[in-house]
Amino acid sequence: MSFRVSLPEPFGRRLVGADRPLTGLWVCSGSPAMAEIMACSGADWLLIDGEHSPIGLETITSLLRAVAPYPAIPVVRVPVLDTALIKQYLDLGAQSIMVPMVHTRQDAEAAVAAMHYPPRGVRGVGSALARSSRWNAVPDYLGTAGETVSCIVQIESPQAVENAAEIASVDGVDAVFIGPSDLAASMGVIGQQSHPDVLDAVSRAMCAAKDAGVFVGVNAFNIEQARQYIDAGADFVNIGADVQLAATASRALVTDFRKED
Ligand code: 3PY
Ligand code: MG
Repeated sequence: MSFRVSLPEPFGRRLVGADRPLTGLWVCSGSPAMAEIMACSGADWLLIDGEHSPIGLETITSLLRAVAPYPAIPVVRVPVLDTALIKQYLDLGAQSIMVPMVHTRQDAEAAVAAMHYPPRGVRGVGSALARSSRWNAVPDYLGTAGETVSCIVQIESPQAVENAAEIASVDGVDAVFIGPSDLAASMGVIGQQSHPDVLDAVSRAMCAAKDAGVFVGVNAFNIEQARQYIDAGADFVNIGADVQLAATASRALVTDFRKED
């Protein structure tokens, strides 16, 4: 019998099996070493960010390989809801895809369709040539691919908050991730992620998604805020980024050192 490969579980399955909220860190640098350091932190999941970073297609493969030996699950965020891009990310071996700026049920349906082969979706077929199927070492990849992927959609506009129940109810949406930064910006209070109106919108989106039976995550670089989101029922949070950790720690070190001169 020829050699066979089993794929790791996608993020949605990890959420189903979780007995506590999952803690995440962003990988924005594009550095495989930093990605591996984040994976060695004990974080449950990592957001490899293709939206706000220089991370392109070639880099995604390197980052996925760097974190593959560790338990932290990589979620890869596309820069935009785009069927062709999602196909490419999937073929690179990204199994859990986060889609930003999902404002309507139709957007969520398009995201899910991009994740699946026909007849369920519209994903193009090229896996024999791709890491997704480990170049056909995964038995019956085409028949089982749908079980190996997770779709996480972002709610980050007032329109999306209004439509949160519909978005979360789309079959194939495994989780929603609320983005307070873009939510604040689109609500006219840019930079004020903890503005009461933003917190209220986050709370409404969380309730709507939970009522629809879908897992909910929130981004919060503020630890206290992250704890509050967990107390309010968030199933997963994101609490920091490789670049932000390196920037704050290096600045603090230099400042402290000079004070002691
Ligand atoms: C936002 O806060 O807008 C985000 O997208 C966080 O991931
Ligand atoms: Mg955002």
